[in-house]
Amino acid sequence: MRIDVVTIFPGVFPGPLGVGTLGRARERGLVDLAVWDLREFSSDRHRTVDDIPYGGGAGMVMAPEPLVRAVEAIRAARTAGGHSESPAVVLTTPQGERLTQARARTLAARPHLIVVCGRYEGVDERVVEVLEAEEVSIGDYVLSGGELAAMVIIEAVARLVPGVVGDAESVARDSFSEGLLDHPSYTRPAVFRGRAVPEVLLSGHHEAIRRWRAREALRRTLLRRPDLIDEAALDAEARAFLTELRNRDG
Ligand code: 9D3
Repeated sequence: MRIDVVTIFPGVFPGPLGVGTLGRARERGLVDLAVWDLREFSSDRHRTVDDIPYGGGAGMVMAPEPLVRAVEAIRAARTAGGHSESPAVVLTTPQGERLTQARARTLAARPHLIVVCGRYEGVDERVVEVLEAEEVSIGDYVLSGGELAAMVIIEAVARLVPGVVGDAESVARDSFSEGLLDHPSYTRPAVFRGRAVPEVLLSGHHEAIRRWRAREALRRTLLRRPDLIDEAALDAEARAFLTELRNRDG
């Protein structure tokens, strides 16, 4: 997969995208990440990429010309490089639909992504129209700009490219845990600062361990993320646990 990033802060990339799973994927050529400095596409000698908002108000707006020129230059470069399918253009903005695993999967199915990092108060609305950009937010909190959001999107998407995540990392999940929080995990020592590992995990009873984990995953999900319960595909055992947990008041 090819990923091009457009930003006024090219120096922050690859950052965390250069280490670990994704760092290796890039070394292996599975993910090709290129970073473009938006200011290179400005047409004035101050390399300006923003302007004051029509209608007045605080803050600056990202001007349309440099952004559209940058994306068009990337498209031209990629077409020349043999990419035939049109790239998906993602614009990071607080106004976007929230990133979900489902959206990450959809984006991962595309061979080429262009991620445009929003900055200032926002982007001239015509950029979205002209580039047919998908607007994506990473959640309901305020960041200073779209660069960290772009990294989050790229990491979530690139992990889904075939071969990026190895067998050791792709823990085979039983259907039970699909869409729920993980169960608690423990490693040695068996007692740490007076706190013992739950006995069942030391018992060697695989079926009892499986049931305990399933139950604990449900318990925490119910407590912390009840919204996930409604979406999760629960089997009969899970639904029975859930009834039990609810009747016990946690
Ligand atoms: C909606 C907030 N805006 C109200 C006037 C101000 C504003 C806050 C933060 C405008 C731009 C930004 C910069 N944030 C991003 O560019 C951004 C972002 C975020 O802040 N949170 C979650 N996801 C994203 S994606 C891009």
